[in-house]
Amino acid sequence: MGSEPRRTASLSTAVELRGVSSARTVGKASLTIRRPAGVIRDDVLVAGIGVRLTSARAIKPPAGWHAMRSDTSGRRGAALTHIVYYKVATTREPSGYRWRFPARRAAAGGLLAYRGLDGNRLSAGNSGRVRRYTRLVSAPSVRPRARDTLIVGFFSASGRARLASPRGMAKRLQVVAMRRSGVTSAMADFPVVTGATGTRSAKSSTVHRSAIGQLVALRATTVAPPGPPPPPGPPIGGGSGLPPALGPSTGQTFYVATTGSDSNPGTLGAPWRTVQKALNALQPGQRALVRAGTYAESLDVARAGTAAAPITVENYPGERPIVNGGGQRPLEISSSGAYFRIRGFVFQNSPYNSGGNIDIYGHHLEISANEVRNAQDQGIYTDEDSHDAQLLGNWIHNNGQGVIHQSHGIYLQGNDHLVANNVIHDHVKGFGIQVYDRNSRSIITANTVTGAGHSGIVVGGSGGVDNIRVVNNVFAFNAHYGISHDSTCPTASRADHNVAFGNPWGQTQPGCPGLDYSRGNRTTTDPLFVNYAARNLHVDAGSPALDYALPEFSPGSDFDGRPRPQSAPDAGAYER
Ligand SMILES: [Ca+2]
Repeated sequence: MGSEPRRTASLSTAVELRGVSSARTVGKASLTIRRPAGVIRDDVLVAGIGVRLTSARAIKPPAGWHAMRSDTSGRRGAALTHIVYYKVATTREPSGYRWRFPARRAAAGGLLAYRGLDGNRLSAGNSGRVRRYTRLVSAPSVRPRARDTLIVGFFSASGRARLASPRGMAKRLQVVAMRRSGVTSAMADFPVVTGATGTRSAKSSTVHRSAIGQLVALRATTVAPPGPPPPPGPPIGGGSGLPPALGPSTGQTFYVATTGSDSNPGTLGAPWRTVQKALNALQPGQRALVRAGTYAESLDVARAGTAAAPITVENYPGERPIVNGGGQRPLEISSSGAYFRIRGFVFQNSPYNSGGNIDIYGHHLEISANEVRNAQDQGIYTDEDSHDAQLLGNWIHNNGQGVIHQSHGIYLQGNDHLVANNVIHDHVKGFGIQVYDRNSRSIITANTVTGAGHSGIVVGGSGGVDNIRVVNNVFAFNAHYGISHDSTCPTASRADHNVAFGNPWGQTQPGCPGLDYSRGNRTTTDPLFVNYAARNLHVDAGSPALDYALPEFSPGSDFDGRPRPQSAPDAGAYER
C-alpha cells in the first residue's frame, strides 16, 4: 500500500493520515503488519484485525496496543471476529507489529497512522454490528462525545469481497486473505466536527455468511498554549555574536482600542480605533499601545523610524490584541518599512495560498513576542530583498492549513536576519524553518522546533545561501531530518551546538560540505520536553539542552522573558 500523506478536511485541528499498511495470512497463527514509514512520536496508529475465530479472547495484540472495539459472529462455519486496536507511537517503534492467534486461521488486517489525534484521551465513542447472509457490511451510527473527531470505519466479511466505498468516507485500504475459507477487511475514514455520523455501509459484490461493520470516533488534538509570550520589555541583547538590537522608542505614547475612533487624539481616554491609524501616524521614536480585542485589519507598515529613534507598535501591557486580516493578510511590512517594532500581537488566519501571516519586505525590524497561527500558507515570510529583520520570541504554530504546497513556520530569505527564541511547532505541510535563497549571514539561534511535516530546518537554495549560522536550537520530533540542506547546498555555513532528536530520517543530514557540523551537535538524547503532547516545550532536568548553548550566540533572555544564562546558557527557546 502507498503511504502518501493526505489530510482530512474541515476539522478545526488538522489531522493528517501519515501512512497505510496492511497484511494477510491464511496458514499461520499470527499476523504481522509493518509500521508505515514516517511515523514519529505521538502519532496514533489504528489497526483493524479480521480473523476467522469465534472469540476475541485468545487474540494477543503486540506490546503497547489497546483494544477499542470487538465484535464476533460466532456461528459455526461462519466464525468471524473483528477487533479495533490503537497505539500511541513512542520515539522507538519496531518495524512491524504481530498479532497472535490460538490456532492457524485466515486473517486480514490494516493499519492507519495519523498525526493530530489526542493519544491521551483518544476514544470518543464507537459502534459495531454483526450481520449474516448479507451483501451489506454495515456500521451503525455513532454520536461522538467530543467536537472535532476523526471517524474510522472498519468493514470485514467472511470470504472474498469487493467492498464499495462507504458513503462519504475515504477508503484507505482493503485486504483479502483467502484459501478455502477467508476474510476481507477494509478501512475508511472521515472527519466529523459535531453530531451523529449516521449508518455507514460498504456494499459487497457477493452475499457473505458473516459481516461486521464498526465505527470508532477518535479525538483530534487540541493544542494547549505553552504560556503567553513575554510582556513588552527591554531589547533582548545577548552574546557578542548577535547583531545589535533595535533600540527602545522613548517618544510620545499613543493608544488604540476597539472602542476608539480614528478622529480621536489617540490618548488612553480617547484612543484611536485602528492599528493602521497608528502605523500611519507615528513619528520616529513614538510608540502606540494596542488594547485587547480583535482587529479585522490587514495592516501595512510602509513608514520608517530611524536607527536612533525606532517606532514601536505593541500590545497594551497584559493584553493580547488579535489581528485577523479581515479576510486578507494580517500584516505586511513593505520595502519602505524600517526601524519598526511590532510586538505582543496575535496574527492569525491569513487566507492566501502564498506568503505568510506576516510578510516582510523591509529592513531593521523587530517582530517579537507575537503568536502567529493558522495561516493557509507560511507563518512568517521574508522576501529576498529584506534584511536585518529580527524575529524574536514568537510563538509560531499550526500554519499551513492549506493543501497547496510546502508551508513553513518561517520562510527566511534576505540577508543578516536574526531568528531567536521562537517556539515553532506543528507545520505539517513543510519545514519548521526554511533558510532559502537569497540569504547571507542570517543567524538562527535558541529556537525550539518540533512537529514539522518535513525537517526541523533546511538550509540552501540555487539563488545563493551562504554564511548561515544554525546554533543553540532544539529540533525534535520532526518528520524528516532535524537539520537538513537543500538540493543546492549552502556555502560557508555552520550548524553546531544544536540538540536534534527523534527525527526519523536522521538528526543531521550528511553530504553537504558547505553546512559544517564539525563543532558538534547533541543527537542521541531525548530533550525531555515537559509535556510534548500538550506542546509544553520547556525541558526537564537532565535535558541535553541544559547549559549546552554557545554563549556568543545566546540571547539575553528566553521566550518567557527569563534572563539568560542560568548557570550556562541553554539550547532552545527556554532557559531553565
Ligand atoms: Ca542554563
